[in-house]
Formats: sequence, structure tokens, C-alpha cells
Amino acid sequence: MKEDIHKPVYVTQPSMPPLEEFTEYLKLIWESKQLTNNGRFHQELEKELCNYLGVKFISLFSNGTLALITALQSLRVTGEVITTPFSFVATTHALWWNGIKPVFADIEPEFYNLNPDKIEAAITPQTTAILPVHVYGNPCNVDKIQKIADTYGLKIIYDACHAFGVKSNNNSIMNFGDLSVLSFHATKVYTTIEGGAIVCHDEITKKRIDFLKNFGFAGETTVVAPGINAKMNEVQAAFGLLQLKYVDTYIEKRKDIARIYREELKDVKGIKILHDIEGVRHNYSYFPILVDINKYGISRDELYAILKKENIYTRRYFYPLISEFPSYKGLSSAAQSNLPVAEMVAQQVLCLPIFPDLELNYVNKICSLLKEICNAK
Ligand code: T4K
Repeated sequence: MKEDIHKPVYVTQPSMPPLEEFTEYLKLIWESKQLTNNGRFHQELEKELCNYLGVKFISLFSNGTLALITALQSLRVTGEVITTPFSFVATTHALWWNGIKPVFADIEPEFYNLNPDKIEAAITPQTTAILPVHVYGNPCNVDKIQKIADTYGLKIIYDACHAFGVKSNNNSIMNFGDLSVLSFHATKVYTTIEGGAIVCHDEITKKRIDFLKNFGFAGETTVVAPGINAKMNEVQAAFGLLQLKYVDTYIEKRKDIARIYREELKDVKGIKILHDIEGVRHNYSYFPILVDINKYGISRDELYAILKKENIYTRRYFYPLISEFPSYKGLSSAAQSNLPVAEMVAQQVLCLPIFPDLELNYVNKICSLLKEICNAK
């Protein structure tokens, strides 16, 4: 069985729309000579994404990290922000780039999102906002977090970089909190090659964000703030318009893969899988498992290495924790004793390959391999 897996299987791979369809967009860009700065496709994509996601306002960005940095700027967030250590480093880096002190609070053990019950104890007079992440696209406990924010007068910016298209009771998860930030990186469910966006709920905020991503320009000669250059260009926007036509099919294919993993792995001892949440439209952006060495027989890292030898490139998203990186390790909230659940999950988590073009027989082979390894111990 092992010999069957020859070609490398990555944790993810973008699906490419038909090239001829993209060439049609490129021809129009060539003719217009409008390459960036709020061109035709940029405007079209903002409209279409609002419709698709079911949100009022969206501002496109060149990537998710600049969108996060700008989101914090747009709400004038300062001082301290409570956030999760279990995310991609860009979440906390965005605070650093704004001169804001990150305060880490632990995650909950079910879906690995910021634990609302740990937020209050982390609030100080300097706290101005909460920056939770919908990790793997699973919604945070938005109601509890909102209640805390309302009580203490804090802003909420959701890092929704994994949560494209996710809905809770038919309502976009982007409609919660003050702002939500998306990433459209090549490794995401929906991609514009590099790219990102901020979702907001009113026109004034949208305007401010648009100024900030364009150097602060509010007109030809008016600069209202020290903005940055974080604009999405026309080629990215055109790619995004094309991807949008296919994204529902992509999500369906991901769902089929998740279904196989769940079915095949549900009885493997020492492997924990996440389940779907009732009322949530999931996007199946990642397929994380937790590997318990005591029950599975080998550690997560040993499993990672064995799979790698078999040309299966899983990823340890998110290990190490952000709080373990030298830039943040010195913070008192980064102490391991403050983050026991995050520590445990980071030690055990492994993201299995999931992407629309992954052949189902490969998924079955990966499952067989995981079972074989366990049975051999
Ligand atoms: N917040 C959160 C919660 C995030 O997860 C991210 C990004 C951000 C903020 C920041 O958003 P951006 O500024 O990136 O828009 C990847 C991505 O670079 C990063 O976007 C993503 N999160 C993070 C979770 O994963 P790496 O270093 O793991 O990527 P890489 O290059 O190793 O790619 C993984 C696999 O994907 C490769 O083994 C092969 C495949 N791949 C990758 C690329 C780039 C392709 O097949 N084609 C490609 O073009 O970080």
C-alpha cells in the first residue's frame, strides 16, 4: 500500500480556474491599461464579495497581514489587545507593527479558539480591544466575546483569515465584531493569489479604511492620515472574480474529503478529529487532528516525519505557539503556565492534506496509512 503514494501530496494546493477564462480578463486589463488603484475589477470584486458573503461593506487588500494592520489603525486601537497564541504569526505581528502590546489568553479545548472565559482576567486599564481568530474556520463564541466587549468598552477585530464563506444560522460570521479580516492567500479556500480584505458594517468606516490603504489620500491633494500602500491590483481582482465562480464547488469537494477523513479515522485510538457545528456552514479550510502519543503509540512529530517519508506533507499549524517566538516569549502572558490548553494542542496538532483537487483515493490511502501506523504500535 505504501508504495502507491509516489507523487508529493501537500497540505494544500490552490485550484486553478480554466486558463482561457483568465486570459479573457487579462485582455481587458491590457486594453484598459488600468493595472491598480481601484480599477474596474477591484470595484466589481468588492460588490460581488459583499453579495457572496452576505456583508455590507468590504475593502480589498494586497494581503491579509496588511489588512490586519490597517484594521487596527482604522479603529485607532492602542495600548494592550487580548489575543490567542494559537494562530499564524501574522495575527500578533499586526499588533507589533502598531506598537500594541499583545496579551495572550488561553484557547478552549473544543475548537481551539480564544476561550471567552479567559478574557476578563487579562483585561487591564490599557486594554482597548480583543483580537480573536476563527481558527480553521470554526466560529469563535461570538456572543460571549461581544458581551465582554460591551461590558468593558472594547473593540473586537476578528481575524477571519480562515473563515471565508463561513456562516452561522445563515448569517455570515463576518457580521460579528467591529471588523473582520480575511486572507485570500494562495493557500486559502478562496484566493486572489496574494490578497485580503476587511469587512465592516458602515460606510464611514469603509471610507476610512479605503483612505488608509491608499497612503491616507481622501482626494487628489488631501491626506487625512499616515496611511500605507495595501491596495489589491487588477490582476489579483480579476483572478478573484474568476475564483468566485468556482468557490462553492471547491468547498463541496473539500467537504467530501473531510467526510472520508472523519469516517475512516473516527475509531482510530489516539486521534481526535473536529466535528461540524450544527447551524454552521463550514468551509473545510483545514483538517486538523490531535495525536495523543499515549493512545496512538507515536508522537505527532514522529507521525509527521513518517508521512513526510511517504511524500505526504502535513503541517503543524500552529506549532510553535506565537507566544513561543523570541519577539513575544518575554511577555508575562506568554508563560506556558498561562496557556496550558494551547500548549497541549500545539504539541499534538497535525493538519492533513485537504484541497479540492486532492484525489479521494489518496485520502483513503492517507487514512489507511494512519491506521496501519497505529496498529503496528
Ligand atoms: N491570520 C491567519 C490566521 C492566517 O492563517 C494568515 C495566513 C494570516 C493572518 C496572514 O494572511 P496573509 O498575509 O498570508 O494573506 C501559509 C500562508 O503563507 C499564510 O497565508 C497562511 N496564513 C498560513 C497558515 O499558511 P506557509 O508558510 O505554511 O505556506 P507554504 O508556502 O509553506 O505553503 C503551504 C503548502 O501550500 C505548500 O507546501 C504547497 C502549497 N502551495 C503554497 C503556495 C504558496 C501551493 O501549492 N501553491 C502556492 O502558491 O504559510
